[in-house]
Amino acid sequence: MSEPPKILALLHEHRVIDPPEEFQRNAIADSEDIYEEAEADLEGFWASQAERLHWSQRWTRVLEWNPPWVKWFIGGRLNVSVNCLDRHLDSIPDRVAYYWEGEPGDERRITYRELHDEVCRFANALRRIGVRRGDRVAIYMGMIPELPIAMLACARIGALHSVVFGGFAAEALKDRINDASAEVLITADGGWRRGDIVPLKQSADEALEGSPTIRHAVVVRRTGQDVSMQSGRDLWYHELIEGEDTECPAEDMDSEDPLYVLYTSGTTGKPKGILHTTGGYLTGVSTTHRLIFDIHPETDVFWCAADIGWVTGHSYIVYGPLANGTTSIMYEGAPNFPDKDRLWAIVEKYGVTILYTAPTAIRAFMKWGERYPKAHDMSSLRLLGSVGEPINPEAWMWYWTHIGGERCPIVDTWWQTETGMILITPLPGITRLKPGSATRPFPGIQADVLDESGNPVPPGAGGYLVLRRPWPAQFRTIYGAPERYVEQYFSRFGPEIYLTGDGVKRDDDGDFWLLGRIDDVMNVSGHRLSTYEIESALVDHTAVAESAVVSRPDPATGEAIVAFVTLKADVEGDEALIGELREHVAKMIGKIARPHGIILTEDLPKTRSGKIMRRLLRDVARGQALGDVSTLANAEIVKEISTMASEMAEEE
Ligand code: 7RM
Repeated sequence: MSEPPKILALLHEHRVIDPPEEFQRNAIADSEDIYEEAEADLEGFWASQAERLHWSQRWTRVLEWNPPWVKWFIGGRLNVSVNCLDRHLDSIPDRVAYYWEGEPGDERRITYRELHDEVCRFANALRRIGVRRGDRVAIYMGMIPELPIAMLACARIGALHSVVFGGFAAEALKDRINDASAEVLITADGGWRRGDIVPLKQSADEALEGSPTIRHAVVVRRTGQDVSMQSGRDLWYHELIEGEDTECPAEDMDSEDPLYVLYTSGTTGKPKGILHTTGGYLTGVSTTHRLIFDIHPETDVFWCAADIGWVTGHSYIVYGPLANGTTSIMYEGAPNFPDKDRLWAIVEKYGVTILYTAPTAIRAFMKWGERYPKAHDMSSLRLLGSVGEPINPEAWMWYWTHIGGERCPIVDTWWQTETGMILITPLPGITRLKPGSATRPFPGIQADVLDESGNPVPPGAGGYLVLRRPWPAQFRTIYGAPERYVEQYFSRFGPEIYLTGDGVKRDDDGDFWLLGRIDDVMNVSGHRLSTYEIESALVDHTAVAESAVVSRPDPATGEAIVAFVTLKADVEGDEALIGELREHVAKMIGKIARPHGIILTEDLPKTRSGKIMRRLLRDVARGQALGDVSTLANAEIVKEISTMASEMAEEE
């Protein structure tokens, strides 16, 4: 078989933005030396970061690497909840850990002292109902303070938590509980989302019918609606913690003891339990949080607007920020409730200084229009972040202009559930920014671009993104499936090379441009094209808010490009505009990439964490029966799009 051609990287984006001088002056990471130091002595670099944490016993070796297996801070002992809470009690007991805001507008303000006390009470209660070190505890909740409290309580007593996103259905919850053989489930009566109640307890009850390992369900009262409580099994959180002590001895954990499992849906359906451990994980997330978000904990108000049900929330709402003594925002509900300016109202109200969100959200804000952010004073913001998908240059520029007021650096942070921590990213006081590029590997990270046979690809061309050596927060295995860990991540290019599954190109300066998942790459007339670059060319057009590109078989070209396009709020679509969009792509990246068909649609199918689901659109474009839709956030749109696609096929 002949070698498939390399991925063509066609989008050329040339804007560069230097770090604002004022930002540079006060930045924690303020010189290139940090890259050189980490390069010269990787173990020394990470050891000096680990020293910022509290260890009950120091490690004897920093790194042990038996590819593909890895251990960090061997022999070291620590407790994550002690590092996130107790360690701050002498110095900053009254600093706010979370400003929490419920969707209906209720508020809670929780200091480090209060968080510590609440975590201890719940940890004592969990011990009392028989949860022991090494046990698995499932958590299925909305964004309420009891969610991080439950996670930290587990960490305190050495139990592994498995947080299941509150937007998942009963079936998904059941599968995850069973895969981990969890013994306790922590949930809530319900949660608020866009003015409605999400019936969490009802879904939990359904899941528990098929989850024999669960002994107890602990239920937080959030919405106050009626729920059924099964006597003996179900316990109210507020009753359980009543009378519990606000001190709770923490388990002394080994650096390599597991901290949590977090499920991520693989391309093949069955969710994978990504296992993270203790010392390396906390070192990795606290270091990246501090340096990438330039955290000045005395003055910053940090807002990672993700859900804690995803890894972004684990690492950058809970563990990283708390380890660094940061004040964070936690918001329960939807960004467009009661109106489309909710986020900006929160930024203004709490004086948020750092905002970290996802391209899907930024494109929604773009679509809604700039009058929503304009209505608020957002001058407190000094740094912005992006995560979850490649950020199209146009969306980057919109974020920079309309949210950041052209003064806030944007850190486009590439990472995965598996990597635990951010790996490719600017350092905001140092790095020259390029809209659409995640720029460069974090100090000590060795990322590379390989072709099909494992040879490094020259600048300008696309290839497989791989990582060539270990980093402390990396996952250690797939829970209960070590052979899958080896097979999926460390077999293609050998056990020393971690395969990320993403496509990427490196430019002449060595900066990285992510091209989306390798599975999404198309083959048109023998050229391998990234769907993402064509999408970005479409989003570059002033009428377009968002787009998803897929291919379908074509007798002439092998595959033909089909683009699904969402227009901005005030734009009417017609045939003339469609023609214009096709030409716009041809002009920006070449005729080879000109979409064969363009379908205008109200919305695009997304995963529940906001990533565009091209797999489904591919089925639609090919007129095939739809695959698994269980992880879809907005199922109704696929039906609508299918109808339009089949009408288009008839016209042809
Ligand atoms: C943190 C998170 C991981 C996948 C990853 C990429 C994509 C994430 C970026 C990005 C381009 C980014 N974990 N991805 N961040 N692509 N630029 N800054 O999202 O496990 O849910 O997803 O997300 O494809 O492999 S995740």
